[in-house]
This record gives sequence, C-alpha cells and structure tokens, in this order.
Amino acid sequence: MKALKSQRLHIAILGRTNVGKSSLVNAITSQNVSIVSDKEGTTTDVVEKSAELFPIGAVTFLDTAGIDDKTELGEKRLEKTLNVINRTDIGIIVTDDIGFTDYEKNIIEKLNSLNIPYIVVVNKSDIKKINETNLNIIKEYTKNICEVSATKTERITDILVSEMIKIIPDSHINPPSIMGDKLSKQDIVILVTPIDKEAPKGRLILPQVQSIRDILDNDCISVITQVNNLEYTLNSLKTKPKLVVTDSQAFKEVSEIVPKNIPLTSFSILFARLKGDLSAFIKGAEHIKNLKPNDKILILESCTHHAIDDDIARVKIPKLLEKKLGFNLDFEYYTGHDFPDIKPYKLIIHCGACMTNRKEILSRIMIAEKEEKPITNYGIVISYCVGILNRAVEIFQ
Ligand SMILES: Nc1nc2c(ncn2[C@@H]2O[C@H](COP(=O)(O)OP(=O)(O)OP(=O)(O)O)[C@@H](O)[C@H]2O)c(=O)[nH]1
Ligand SMILES: [Mg+2]
Repeated sequence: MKALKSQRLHIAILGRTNVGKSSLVNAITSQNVSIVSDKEGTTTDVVEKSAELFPIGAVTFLDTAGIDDKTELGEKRLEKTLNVINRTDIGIIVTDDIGFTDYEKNIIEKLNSLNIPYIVVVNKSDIKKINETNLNIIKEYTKNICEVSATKTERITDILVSEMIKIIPDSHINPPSIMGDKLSKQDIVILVTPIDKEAPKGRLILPQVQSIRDILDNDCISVITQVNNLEYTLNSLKTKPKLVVTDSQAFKEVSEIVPKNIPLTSFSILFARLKGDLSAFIKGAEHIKNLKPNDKILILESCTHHAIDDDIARVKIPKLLEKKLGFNLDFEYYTGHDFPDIKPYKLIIHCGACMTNRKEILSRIMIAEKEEKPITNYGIVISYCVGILNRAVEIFQ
C-alpha cells in the first residue's frame, strides 16, 4: 500500500559537502527496504528517495546539497537547504571527524526554531574516528549520535533506525486499530472476559474497555461473556461472530469451545500488535525452541503494575516456558523506561505495555534487533506455550 506523501515521515539529510550524505541514504535504502525511488528536485537541488523502513513505515529522505563555501552560490544553496527543513519531520545531520562547524550549528538553530528533532551521524569512521574534543562538542547539542561508515558498517539501517525511533514524534508512529481493520459494519465480536478473584472490583480492565470501544467505533456489536457461558452464547447467536477475543489465561479452554471456522485471538495479541510489532514478536517467539537449560531470559516490565501482571511475569510465564521446554531457565526482571544491557540474555519478553506508548516498544524492538536478540511479549509467549499461537495470529497474517 502506497502511503500518502503527507503521511510519510520526511527525513532531511543535512551536512557539509562530501561528508557522505548521499552514500548514507544509499546505504540505508539498499538495506531492508522494499520500495526505493529517486526523484531529482530540479529547482531545489534536493533528491527525494522514498523507502519503507521497518518499523517506522513509509519515509522520504530529502538528500540535500552540501555547502561549505561562503560564495554567493553557497549562500543560495544554504537558503535552499534551510527551506527543505520547513518540510522536515526529523533531521539527520551528517558530519565526519571534524564534527561541528558553523554550518552544522546554523542548521541546528533552524531545526530548533521549528522544534524539529534530529540525530547526528558521524560518518567515515572507517578512515578516521572522531576525537574526544570534537565529539564532546556534538554531545553538547544532542545525545542521539551514531558513529558509522556509510560504506563499511553492517546493519547500518538498524543502527540509524534505532536512533531515529527515539526522536520521531509520536504522531508519526500510527498505531494500527485494535481490531477495527479486520471488521466490517455490524460484525459481531465475542469478548471472553473471565471474572475471577484477580479481576478488579466492579469494573473491566483497560484493554477490555478499549476493545469494546473499538468495536463500537467500527459500528459493530460486542457480546461479552465469561468462559462458562461461551458455548451457550455461541449457540444463541443467529449470525456467526466475526471474531472471538479471549483473555490469554483462558485461551486453551476457549479454543476448544470456539469452532475452528471462527477466528480466535486474545487481548494480549491485539495489544501486542497495537503497542508493538506483531511480526517481530512472533519472530522472537520462534527462538523459544532454541533455548538451552539455564539460559538467561529477560522479562521487561515498563511500569509497576498490579498483582495480576506480576503473577503472569513471575509465575505463569516461567512455569509455562519451563514446562514446554522440559528444563529450567534463569529469569531476570527489569522495570523502567530505560533499557538494561541485553547482551547476557537469550530472549527478551516484554510485558503487555498497557501503560506505555508504541514508540517506546518499537524503540526497544529496534535495540533488540540491532543486537540480534529475539524479543517477544507476554501474550505471544503464553500463546506459543499453550500451542495456539498460530490460531491466535491467523487473522492478522
Ligand atoms: N571511506 C569512506 N568513504 C565514504 C564514506 N561515505 C562516503 N564516502 C565517500 O565520500 C565521498 C562523498 O560521498 P557523498 O555521499 O557523495 O557525499 P555527500 O555528502 O552526498 O556530498 P554532496 O552531495 O556533494 O554534498 C564519496 O567518494 C564517497 O564514496 C565512508 O563512510 N567511508
Ligand atoms: Mg550528495
């Protein structure tokens, strides 16, 4: 699907002549990219390159002409480059071991005046690394710096994307609909919500409420029931439901009740998609089968939570995984918005992220990808362990 131009994230590549701006765009767009096109801006000296960057989506690189002379032509070009910034969502300032000159500082002033976030790429690290002094000057402006070689660095796209994700405005990371994109007007959706002793008093939990709202927003009908009444509910309906969504804890039981020709998924899978990247999480879960006894597993929780999540992370998931694999694993927990050192871990399992935004999760997925560490989430692991992952994600594939 082709994104509208206005929906694409516009990334301006800025910097002095010869620092490697065009090489960098070429390196990024030749990796992990499905669509690449060239368009020469005849009057602007700007080359536009469109690409599809995982997990950001559709982007357009605005490769500007570098300037490093103070001639009249240089002034004119500077003006054009500064004009490009007016249609920029994020900036990539490319430099080399020289670091920042007045040119970069000028550009940053313009970016700041428009509240446009930026990262700094110190290029050509294969020939000459930047010294401490020059690097420290850059650090006074931003902490989003990567040192690379456009021609030599492997996985350069992952490196840059993980840095970009940190600064991309939230509004540009469009979450998919909870399930609305899979529904048509007047479809019936059954929500199975166990009311057990762990359920909060007098209300439903947020993902359940949000799902009901999503169903109503899409002009569909939600039928809410508990497991014990599910069969009766299914038999009472004249119209076949479009989808059944259940709490993951009851997935196994529910999957035996819901006929195979009715799609079934779980709230956690809906929210793994909404708050992360379903395909990355599924890919992560595929690594479970490669785990060895006593492998370190990192469980990431993005907030302090109520007892029910605690029970999932500390009891339910370890028990399910160890039972599935037939040996013990070494679980460690981390709560917070920053990211621990993930090197020691063989698998990262993220919480449902009910209190976090999608950007944070995507950023964590990118960091994990960069370090080649599989990452998945609670709902996906539970579905995998009880053997229903395939059925639970079918509707989204
Ligand atoms: N060794 C090395 N050479 C590089 C690297 N990146 C770019 N180059 C070389 O540097 C030269 C300039 O690269 P470009 O990508 O054209 O630089 P640019 O910033 O787009 O230059 P202008 O468009 O003229 O402003 C070319 O010869 C590239 O091959 C790098 O990481 N390492
Ligand atoms: Mg160029």
